[in-house]
Amino acid sequence: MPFAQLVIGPPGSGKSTYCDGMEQFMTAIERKVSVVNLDPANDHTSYQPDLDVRDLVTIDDIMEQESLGPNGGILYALEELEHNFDWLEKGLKELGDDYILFDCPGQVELFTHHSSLRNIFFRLQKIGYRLVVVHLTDSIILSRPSLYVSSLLLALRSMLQMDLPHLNVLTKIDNLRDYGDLPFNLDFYTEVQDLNYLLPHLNREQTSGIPGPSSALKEGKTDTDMEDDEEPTSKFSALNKAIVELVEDFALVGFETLAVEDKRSMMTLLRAIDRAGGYAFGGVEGANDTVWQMAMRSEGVTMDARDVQERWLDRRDELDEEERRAWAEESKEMKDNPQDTPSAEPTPASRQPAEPRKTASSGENDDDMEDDLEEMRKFIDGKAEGGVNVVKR
Ligand SMILES: Nc1nc2c(ncn2[C@@H]2O[C@H](COP(=O)(O)OP(=O)(O)OP(=O)(O)O)[C@@H](O)[C@H]2O)c(=O)[nH]1
Ligand SMILES: [Mg+2]
Repeated sequence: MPFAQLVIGPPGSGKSTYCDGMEQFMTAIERKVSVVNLDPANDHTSYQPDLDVRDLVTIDDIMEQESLGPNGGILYALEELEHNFDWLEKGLKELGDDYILFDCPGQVELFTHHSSLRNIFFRLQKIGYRLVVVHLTDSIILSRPSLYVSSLLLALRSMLQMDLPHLNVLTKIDNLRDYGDLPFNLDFYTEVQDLNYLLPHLNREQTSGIPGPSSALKEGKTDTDMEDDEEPTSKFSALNKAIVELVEDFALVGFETLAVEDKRSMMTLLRAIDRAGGYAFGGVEGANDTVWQMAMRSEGVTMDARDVQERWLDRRDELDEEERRAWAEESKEMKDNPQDTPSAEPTPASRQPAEPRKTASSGENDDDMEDDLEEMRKFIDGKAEGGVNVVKR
Protein backbone atom coordinates (compact mmCIF):
# COMPACT_ATOMS: atom_id res chain seq x y z
CA MET A 1 0.00 0.00 0.00
CA PRO A 2 2.29 2.81 -1.17
CA PHE A 3 1.54 6.42 -0.25
CA ALA A 4 1.78 9.42 -2.53
CA GLN A 5 1.37 13.18 -2.62
CA LEU A 6 -0.13 14.83 -5.68
CA VAL A 7 1.44 18.26 -5.69
CA ILE A 8 -0.75 20.74 -7.57
CA GLY A 9 -1.11 24.52 -7.63
CA PRO A 10 -0.96 27.51 -9.96
CA PRO A 11 2.22 28.27 -11.95
CA GLY A 12 5.09 29.43 -9.77
CA SER A 13 3.44 28.46 -6.49
CA GLY A 14 6.49 26.37 -5.57
CA LYS A 15 5.54 22.80 -6.60
CA SER A 16 8.91 21.70 -7.98
CA THR A 17 10.82 23.38 -5.15
CA TYR A 18 8.51 21.64 -2.69
CA CYS A 19 9.09 18.22 -4.31
CA ASP A 20 12.84 18.83 -4.16
CA GLY A 21 12.71 19.94 -0.51
CA MET A 22 10.28 17.22 0.57
CA GLU A 23 12.38 14.53 -1.12
CA GLN A 24 15.43 15.71 0.81
CA PHE A 25 13.45 15.99 4.02
CA MET A 26 11.99 12.49 3.70
CA THR A 27 15.40 11.06 2.87
CA ALA A 28 16.71 12.72 6.04
CA ILE A 29 13.99 11.08 8.12
CA GLU A 30 14.68 7.74 6.44
CA ARG A 31 11.50 7.45 4.46
CA LYS A 32 12.05 5.87 1.06
CA VAL A 33 10.87 8.40 -1.47
CA SER A 34 10.82 8.96 -5.22
CA VAL A 35 9.75 11.97 -7.26
CA VAL A 36 7.72 11.54 -10.42
CA ASN A 37 7.54 14.51 -12.76
CA LEU A 38 4.14 14.75 -14.45
CA ASP A 39 4.80 18.21 -15.92
CA PRO A 40 5.75 17.87 -19.59
CA ALA A 41 7.05 21.47 -19.54
CA ASN A 42 9.29 21.01 -16.50
CA ASP A 43 12.58 21.65 -18.23
CA HIS A 44 14.71 22.71 -15.28
CA THR A 45 13.92 20.72 -12.18
CA SER A 46 16.34 21.12 -9.29
CA TYR A 47 15.75 17.46 -8.36
CA GLN A 48 16.47 14.36 -10.37
CA PRO A 49 13.10 12.76 -11.20
CA ASP A 50 12.91 8.98 -10.75
CA LEU A 51 10.26 8.84 -13.44
CA ASP A 52 9.68 11.61 -15.94
CA VAL A 53 6.65 12.15 -18.17
CA ARG A 54 8.97 13.88 -20.62
CA ASP A 55 10.26 10.42 -21.54
CA LEU A 56 6.75 9.76 -22.86
CA VAL A 57 5.80 13.15 -24.21
CA THR A 58 7.36 16.62 -24.37
CA ILE A 59 5.59 19.91 -24.70
CA ASP A 60 7.77 21.01 -27.62
CA ASP A 61 6.92 17.95 -29.70
CA ILE A 62 3.21 18.36 -29.03
CA MET A 63 3.19 22.06 -29.84
CA GLU A 64 4.95 21.34 -33.11
CA GLN A 65 2.98 18.27 -34.13
CA GLU A 66 -0.46 19.53 -33.10
CA SER A 67 0.09 23.25 -33.76
CA LEU A 68 -0.92 24.10 -30.22
CA GLY A 69 0.19 26.83 -27.84
CA PRO A 70 1.77 26.05 -24.47
CA ASN A 71 -1.50 25.81 -22.53
CA GLY A 72 -3.30 23.66 -25.08
CA GLY A 73 -0.11 21.61 -25.36
CA ILE A 74 -0.13 20.76 -21.65
CA LEU A 75 -3.77 19.69 -21.73
CA TYR A 76 -3.06 17.54 -24.78
CA ALA A 77 0.00 16.03 -23.11
CA LEU A 78 -2.01 15.08 -20.03
CA GLU A 79 -4.62 13.42 -22.24
CA GLU A 80 -1.77 11.53 -23.88
CA LEU A 81 -0.57 10.40 -20.45
CA GLU A 82 -4.08 9.35 -19.47
CA HIS A 83 -4.30 7.18 -22.58
CA ASN A 84 -0.87 5.71 -21.90
CA PHE A 85 -1.42 5.03 -18.20
CA ASP A 86 0.30 1.64 -18.65
CA TRP A 87 3.57 3.51 -19.15
CA LEU A 88 3.12 5.25 -15.80
CA GLU A 89 2.04 2.07 -14.04
CA LYS A 90 5.06 0.17 -15.33
CA GLY A 91 7.43 2.94 -14.22
CA LEU A 92 5.84 3.09 -10.77
CA LYS A 93 6.20 -0.68 -10.35
CA GLU A 94 9.93 -0.23 -10.58
CA LEU A 95 9.82 2.21 -7.69
CA GLY A 96 8.35 -0.49 -5.44
CA ASP A 97 6.78 0.73 -2.20
CA ASP A 98 8.51 4.12 -2.24
CA TYR A 99 6.54 7.13 -1.05
CA ILE A 100 5.87 9.02 -4.29
CA LEU A 101 5.80 12.79 -4.81
CA PHE A 102 4.04 13.67 -8.06
CA ASP A 103 5.11 17.07 -9.39
CA CYS A 104 2.11 18.18 -11.47
CA PRO A 105 1.75 20.92 -14.10
CA GLY A 106 0.42 24.31 -12.98
CA GLN A 107 -2.39 24.94 -15.49
CA VAL A 108 -5.41 25.54 -13.30
CA GLU A 109 -7.79 24.00 -15.83
CA LEU A 110 -6.23 20.66 -14.93
CA PHE A 111 -7.56 20.80 -11.42
CA THR A 112 -10.75 22.75 -11.92
CA HIS A 113 -12.56 21.14 -14.85
CA HIS A 114 -10.31 19.24 -17.30
CA SER A 115 -10.72 15.54 -16.50
CA SER A 116 -7.36 13.97 -17.42
CA LEU A 117 -5.42 14.71 -14.24
CA ARG A 118 -8.34 13.59 -12.12
CA ASN A 119 -8.68 10.36 -14.13
CA ILE A 120 -4.97 9.69 -13.73
CA PHE A 121 -5.27 10.22 -9.97
CA PHE A 122 -8.21 7.84 -9.80
CA ARG A 123 -6.32 5.16 -11.65
CA LEU A 124 -3.40 5.61 -9.28
CA GLN A 125 -5.82 5.02 -6.46
CA LYS A 126 -7.13 1.93 -8.22
CA ILE A 127 -3.67 0.40 -8.44
CA GLY A 128 -3.30 0.80 -4.69
CA TYR A 129 -1.84 4.24 -3.95
CA ARG A 130 -3.01 6.12 -0.86
CA LEU A 131 -3.19 9.66 -2.16
CA VAL A 132 -3.21 13.14 -0.68
CA VAL A 133 -3.58 16.20 -2.88
CA VAL A 134 -1.24 18.96 -1.71
CA HIS A 135 -2.49 22.18 -3.28
CA LEU A 136 0.14 24.91 -3.09
CA THR A 137 -0.72 28.60 -3.31
CA ASP A 138 1.82 31.43 -3.15
CA SER A 139 1.20 33.39 0.06
CA ILE A 140 1.47 36.61 -1.97
CA ILE A 141 -2.30 36.22 -2.36
CA LEU A 142 -2.63 37.50 1.22
CA SER A 143 -1.53 40.92 0.03
CA ARG A 144 -4.87 41.63 -1.67
CA PRO A 145 -8.35 40.63 -0.54
CA SER A 146 -9.43 39.92 -4.12
CA LEU A 147 -6.51 37.55 -4.70
CA TYR A 148 -7.26 35.79 -1.45
CA VAL A 149 -10.94 35.33 -2.30
CA SER A 150 -10.20 34.03 -5.78
CA SER A 151 -7.70 31.58 -4.30
CA LEU A 152 -10.36 30.37 -1.89
CA LEU A 153 -12.63 29.69 -4.84
CA LEU A 154 -9.87 27.91 -6.70
CA ALA A 155 -9.04 25.79 -3.66
CA LEU A 156 -12.70 24.92 -3.15
CA ARG A 157 -13.20 24.07 -6.81
CA SER A 158 -10.19 21.76 -6.92
CA MET A 159 -11.23 20.04 -3.69
CA LEU A 160 -14.60 19.29 -5.25
CA GLN A 161 -13.08 18.26 -8.58
CA MET A 162 -10.40 15.96 -7.16
CA ASP A 163 -12.56 14.44 -4.44
CA LEU A 164 -9.52 13.08 -2.56
CA PRO A 165 -7.90 13.85 0.80
CA HIS A 166 -6.74 17.38 0.23
CA LEU A 167 -4.53 19.93 1.96
CA ASN A 168 -4.20 23.54 0.88
CA VAL A 169 -0.86 25.13 1.64
CA LEU A 170 0.26 28.76 1.61
CA THR A 171 3.86 28.61 0.36
CA LYS A 172 6.73 31.10 0.72
CA ILE A 173 5.42 32.10 4.13
CA ASP A 174 8.93 33.37 4.92
CA ASN A 175 7.96 36.32 2.66
CA LEU A 176 5.12 37.33 5.00
CA ARG A 177 6.93 40.47 6.08
CA ASP A 178 7.07 41.77 2.51
CA TYR A 179 3.30 42.03 2.17
CA GLY A 180 2.92 45.20 4.22
CA ASP A 181 0.43 45.58 7.04
CA LEU A 182 -2.19 42.93 6.57
CA PRO A 183 -5.56 43.86 8.09
CA PHE A 184 -5.77 40.51 9.91
CA ASN A 185 -3.50 38.09 11.69
CA LEU A 186 -2.34 35.04 9.79
CA ASP A 187 -4.80 32.69 11.51
CA PHE A 188 -7.70 34.67 10.03
CA TYR A 189 -6.47 33.69 6.55
CA THR A 190 -5.53 30.10 7.36
CA GLU A 191 -8.68 29.20 9.26
CA VAL A 192 -11.06 30.78 6.74
CA GLN A 193 -13.76 31.70 9.22
CA ASP A 194 -15.83 34.88 9.52
CA LEU A 195 -15.09 35.98 5.98
CA ASN A 196 -17.66 38.75 6.43
CA TYR A 197 -14.89 40.77 8.08
CA LEU A 198 -13.10 40.73 4.75
CA LEU A 199 -15.96 42.32 2.84
CA PRO A 200 -15.20 46.00 3.67
CA HIS A 201 -11.59 45.45 2.59
CA LEU A 202 -12.69 43.77 -0.60
CA ASN A 203 -15.18 46.55 -1.40
CA ARG A 204 -12.57 49.18 -0.63
CA GLU A 205 -10.08 47.54 -2.96
CA GLN A 206 -12.67 47.48 -5.73
CA THR A 207 -13.81 51.07 -5.28
CA SER A 208 -10.36 52.59 -4.89
CA GLY A 209 -9.32 51.75 -8.41
CA ILE A 210 -5.91 50.92 -7.01
CA PRO A 211 -5.74 47.29 -6.12
CA GLY A 212 -4.29 46.24 -2.81
CA PRO A 213 -4.55 47.10 0.85
CA SER A 214 -2.28 50.12 0.41
CA SER A 215 -5.19 51.93 -1.29
CA ALA A 216 -6.79 52.24 2.13
CA LEU A 217 -3.95 54.42 3.24
CA LYS A 218 -4.65 57.05 0.61
CA GLU A 219 -6.08 59.58 3.01
CA GLY A 220 -3.58 58.92 5.74
CA LYS A 221 -5.89 56.42 7.39
CA THR A 222 -4.90 52.90 8.31
CA ASP A 223 -7.01 49.99 7.21
CA THR A 224 -8.17 49.46 10.78
CA ASP A 225 -9.18 53.13 11.21
CA MET A 226 -11.32 52.88 8.14
CA GLU A 227 -13.15 49.85 9.45
CA ASP A 228 -15.01 52.06 11.91
CA ASP A 229 -15.69 54.72 9.30
CA GLU A 230 -18.37 54.58 6.67
CA GLU A 231 -18.82 51.14 5.10
CA PRO A 232 -17.40 51.26 1.58
CA THR A 233 -19.71 49.94 -1.10
CA SER A 234 -18.86 48.58 -4.49
CA LYS A 235 -21.10 47.53 -7.32
CA PHE A 236 -19.83 44.06 -6.58
CA SER A 237 -20.86 44.14 -2.90
CA ALA A 238 -23.67 41.65 -3.29
CA LEU A 239 -21.52 39.36 -5.41
CA ASN A 240 -18.66 39.54 -2.89
CA LYS A 241 -21.05 38.62 -0.11
CA ALA A 242 -22.48 35.70 -2.05
CA ILE A 243 -18.99 34.38 -2.83
CA VAL A 244 -17.73 34.47 0.75
CA GLU A 245 -20.97 32.87 1.94
CA LEU A 246 -20.53 30.11 -0.62
CA VAL A 247 -17.01 29.39 0.61
CA GLU A 248 -18.17 29.44 4.22
CA ASP A 249 -21.18 27.22 3.54
CA PHE A 250 -18.98 24.48 2.11
CA ALA A 251 -16.71 24.85 5.16
CA LEU A 252 -13.99 22.86 3.41
CA VAL A 253 -11.17 25.29 2.76
CA GLY A 254 -8.38 25.95 5.24
CA PHE A 255 -4.66 26.44 4.79
CA GLU A 256 -1.44 25.02 6.17
CA THR A 257 1.70 27.12 5.77
CA LEU A 258 5.15 26.37 4.43
CA ALA A 259 8.59 27.93 4.23
CA VAL A 260 10.39 25.26 2.30
CA GLU A 261 13.82 25.88 3.79
CA ASP A 262 12.56 25.73 7.35
CA LYS A 263 12.70 22.19 8.72
CA ARG A 264 10.20 22.85 11.48
CA SER A 265 7.75 24.10 8.89
CA MET A 266 8.37 21.05 6.67
CA MET A 267 7.94 18.70 9.61
CA THR A 268 4.67 20.30 10.68
CA LEU A 269 3.31 20.12 7.15
CA LEU A 270 4.38 16.51 6.64
CA ARG A 271 2.62 15.54 9.84
CA ALA A 272 -0.59 17.14 8.58
CA ILE A 273 -0.21 15.29 5.27
CA ASP A 274 0.45 12.01 7.08
CA ARG A 275 -2.75 12.45 9.05
CA ALA A 276 -4.77 13.33 5.95
CA GLY A 277 -3.48 10.37 3.93
CA GLY A 278 -3.48 7.76 6.67
CA TYR A 279 0.30 7.42 6.82
CA ALA A 280 0.14 8.44 10.47
CA PHE A 281 -1.79 5.25 11.18
CA GLY A 282 0.79 2.91 9.71
CA GLY A 283 3.18 3.29 6.84
CA VAL A 284 4.75 0.62 4.71
CA GLU A 285 7.70 0.32 7.11
CA GLY A 286 5.45 -1.48 9.62
CA ALA A 287 7.16 -2.78 12.71
CA ASN A 288 10.62 -1.61 11.73
CA ASP A 289 9.96 2.06 12.45
CA THR A 290 13.00 4.16 13.20
CA VAL A 291 13.00 6.90 15.78
CA TRP A 292 12.42 9.33 12.92
CA GLN A 293 9.31 7.64 11.72
CA MET A 294 8.10 7.54 15.32
CA ALA A 295 8.89 11.24 15.75
CA MET A 296 6.86 12.07 12.67
CA ARG A 297 3.87 10.27 14.20
CA SER A 298 4.17 11.74 17.65
CA GLU A 299 1.80 14.51 18.63
CA GLY A 300 4.64 16.80 19.72
CA VAL A 301 5.33 18.58 16.44
CA THR A 302 2.91 21.36 15.72
CA MET A 303 3.15 24.93 14.59
CA ASP A 304 -0.10 26.78 14.40
CA ALA A 305 -0.69 30.01 12.50
CA ARG A 306 0.20 32.12 15.54
CA ASP A 307 3.62 30.42 15.79
CA VAL A 308 4.14 30.92 12.07
CA GLN A 309 3.23 34.59 12.29
CA GLU A 310 5.63 34.99 15.20
CA ARG A 311 8.43 33.18 13.35
CA TRP A 312 8.12 35.02 10.04
CA LEU A 313 6.63 38.37 11.01
CA ASP A 314 6.47 39.51 14.62
CA ARG A 315 9.87 38.26 15.86
CA ARG A 316 11.56 37.28 12.64
CA ASP A 317 14.90 39.09 13.12
CA GLU A 318 15.23 37.96 16.70
CA LEU A 319 14.42 34.32 15.89
CA ASP A 320 16.67 34.30 12.81
CA GLU A 321 19.49 35.50 15.01
CA GLU A 322 18.67 32.96 17.72
CA GLU A 323 18.69 30.16 15.18
CA ARG A 324 21.99 31.33 13.70
CA ARG A 325 23.56 31.46 17.14
CA ALA A 326 22.29 28.00 18.09
CA TRP A 327 23.65 26.50 14.87
CA ALA A 328 27.02 28.24 15.28
CA GLU A 329 27.32 26.99 18.86
CA GLU A 330 26.34 23.53 17.81
CA SER A 331 28.93 23.31 15.03
CA LYS A 332 31.57 24.71 17.38
CA GLU A 333 30.69 22.10 19.97
CA MET A 334 30.91 19.37 17.38
CA LYS A 335 34.32 20.59 16.23
CA ASP A 336 35.59 20.77 19.82
CA ASN A 337 34.19 17.35 20.78
CA PRO A 338 34.32 15.25 17.63
CA GLN A 339 33.63 12.08 19.69
CA ASP A 340 30.13 13.48 20.36
CA THR A 341 29.31 13.62 16.66
CA PRO A 342 26.30 11.37 16.23
CA SER A 343 26.41 8.41 13.89
CA ALA A 344 24.34 8.57 10.70
CA GLU A 345 21.85 6.20 12.31
CA PRO A 346 20.27 8.05 15.23
CA THR A 347 19.17 6.09 18.27
CA PRO A 348 17.16 7.25 21.27
CA ALA A 349 20.33 6.86 23.36
CA SER A 350 22.04 9.56 21.30
CA ARG A 351 19.44 12.15 22.36
CA GLN A 352 20.86 15.30 23.88
CA PRO A 353 18.77 17.72 25.93
CA ALA A 354 17.88 20.62 23.64
CA GLU A 355 18.02 24.29 24.55
CA PRO A 356 14.37 25.32 24.80
CA ARG A 357 13.54 28.01 22.27
CA LYS A 358 11.20 30.82 23.17
CA THR A 359 7.93 30.63 21.31
CA ALA A 360 4.46 31.97 21.96
CA SER A 361 3.33 28.60 23.19
CA SER A 362 6.32 27.12 24.98
CA GLY A 363 5.40 24.03 26.90
CA GLU A 364 6.04 20.35 27.16
CA ASN A 365 5.17 19.73 23.53
CA ASP A 366 7.61 22.36 22.41
CA ASP A 367 10.37 20.71 24.41
CA ASP A 368 9.60 17.36 22.82
CA MET A 369 9.65 18.95 19.44
CA GLU A 370 12.89 20.73 20.11
CA ASP A 371 14.34 17.36 21.10
CA ASP A 372 13.16 15.83 17.85
CA LEU A 373 14.47 18.73 15.83
CA GLU A 374 17.76 18.69 17.68
CA GLU A 375 18.10 15.02 16.92
CA MET A 376 17.14 15.56 13.33
CA ARG A 377 19.62 18.40 12.99
CA LYS A 378 22.43 16.26 14.34
CA PHE A 379 21.40 13.41 12.15
CA ILE A 380 21.39 15.66 9.12
CA ASP A 381 24.75 17.15 10.05
CA GLY A 382 26.11 13.66 10.56
CA LYS A 383 25.24 12.68 6.99
CA ALA A 384 27.83 12.43 4.24
CA GLU A 385 29.74 15.46 2.96
CA GLY A 386 27.74 18.65 2.81
CA GLY A 387 24.79 17.11 4.67
CA VAL A 388 21.24 17.28 3.41
CA ASN A 389 19.88 20.69 2.66
CA VAL A 390 16.26 21.53 2.28
CA VAL A 391 16.79 24.26 -0.21
CA LYS A 392 14.89 26.51 -2.46
CA ARG A 393 16.33 27.15 -5.85
N1 LIG B 1 10.98 32.60 -0.45
C1 LIG B 1 10.57 31.42 -0.89
N2 LIG B 1 10.61 31.14 -2.22
C2 LIG B 1 10.17 29.95 -2.65
C3 LIG B 1 9.68 28.97 -1.74
N3 LIG B 1 9.27 27.88 -2.48
C4 LIG B 1 9.52 28.18 -3.76
N4 LIG B 1 10.07 29.41 -3.90
C5 LIG B 1 10.47 30.09 -5.15
O1 LIG B 1 9.34 30.22 -6.01
C6 LIG B 1 9.74 30.15 -7.37
C7 LIG B 1 8.86 29.19 -8.15
O2 LIG B 1 9.08 27.89 -7.65
P1 LIG B 1 8.82 26.57 -8.51
O3 LIG B 1 9.10 25.44 -7.60
O4 LIG B 1 9.51 26.60 -9.81
O5 LIG B 1 7.27 26.70 -8.78
P2 LIG B 1 6.32 25.70 -9.62
O6 LIG B 1 4.99 25.71 -8.94
O7 LIG B 1 6.99 24.37 -9.79
O8 LIG B 1 6.23 26.46 -11.01
P3 LIG B 1 5.69 25.87 -12.41
O9 LIG B 1 6.29 24.50 -12.60
O10 LIG B 1 6.16 26.86 -13.40
O11 LIG B 1 4.19 25.82 -12.32
C8 LIG B 1 11.21 29.76 -7.37
O12 LIG B 1 11.97 30.91 -7.61
C9 LIG B 1 11.45 29.24 -5.95
O13 LIG B 1 12.76 29.49 -5.49
C10 LIG B 1 9.65 29.28 -0.33
O14 LIG B 1 9.22 28.51 0.55
N5 LIG B 1 10.11 30.52 0.02
MG1 LIG C 1 7.44 23.21 -11.55
